[in-house]
Amino acid sequence: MKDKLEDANFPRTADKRVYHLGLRKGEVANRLLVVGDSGRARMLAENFDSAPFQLRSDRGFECYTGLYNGKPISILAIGMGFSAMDFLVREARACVDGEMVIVRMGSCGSLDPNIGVGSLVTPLSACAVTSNYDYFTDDDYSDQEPYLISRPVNADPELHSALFENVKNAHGVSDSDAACVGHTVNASADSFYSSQGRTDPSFYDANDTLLESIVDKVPNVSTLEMETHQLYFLAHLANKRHLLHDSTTLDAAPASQSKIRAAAVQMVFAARASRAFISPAQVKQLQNWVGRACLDTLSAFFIPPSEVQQDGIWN
Ligand code: R1P
Ligand code: URA
Repeated sequence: MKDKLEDANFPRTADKRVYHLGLRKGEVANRLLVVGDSGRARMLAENFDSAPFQLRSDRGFECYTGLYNGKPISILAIGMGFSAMDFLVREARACVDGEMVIVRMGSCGSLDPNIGVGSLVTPLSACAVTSNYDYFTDDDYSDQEPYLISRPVNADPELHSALFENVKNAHGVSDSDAACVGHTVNASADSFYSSQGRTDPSFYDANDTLLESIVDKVPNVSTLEMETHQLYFLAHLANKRHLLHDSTTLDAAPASQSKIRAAAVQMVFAARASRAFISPAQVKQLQNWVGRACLDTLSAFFIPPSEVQQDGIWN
């Protein structure tokens, strides 16, 4: 992004590209499939009806927009972590008019010995697990917990059901005997290591009993990864803004009054109890058919016609 930027509150280039994704209106569809890994995005983009529009930003975000079953969909590779998901949802929102439907497809670790490597989980809700920074830096906080666990926030119920059904049906025709679960809670952590209970002699992480404590405190928790809570949380904030947009308590006119519907499917790469980790061959096979189940869900999901953006590079 070499161009001059305008407006420090929400920076864009003179030709209206958002600062980190490098995209502008017309390049992003209302339906989004979000992944972490750029190879996964490239592979999924092979399912488009014809060659898609592609853009890689200076910050490493990759976007493929094309038609799948005749419907415009954007596949985005964002990298990892809460802040990557924050950039994606906020900046893509600024590039799209109308309702947005966002599915995240990612990998995760399993906390449940019955949900082994190769299993699929479509979490109904997600909580955040973050370092309690003051615990580590200030002795006055040493009687607190070293990690903070938020209350769960929900997926969009209709999108969640549609995604779960599609994954379950596709799973039924695969030859995997791994589990396919749709009713559990995800814990999204601010680190792959400390806040996911991975111990490391190089750091004072105080996380020896963290996994047990997550399982104790979060009923029905089954997976650990790093983005789903931020996605569900931002969809919640957008929908709250949508509901309140007439209220005089809001200080500014909303940039967008449209809803965001979000859901996620997670492929179990790591079984934390047994320490098993998935093989590259299994990953390739799994993400192929799970990816198609996500694209099927997005293309078939109803968006009110008045909300769907008509003009884009897909026309
Ligand atoms: C860590 O290896 C990464 O894998 C998971 C985590 O959320 C984290 O981003 O998701 P992805 O497979 O989508 O990257
Ligand atoms: N992604 C994570 O964040 N954690 C795991 O254990 C596996 C994938």
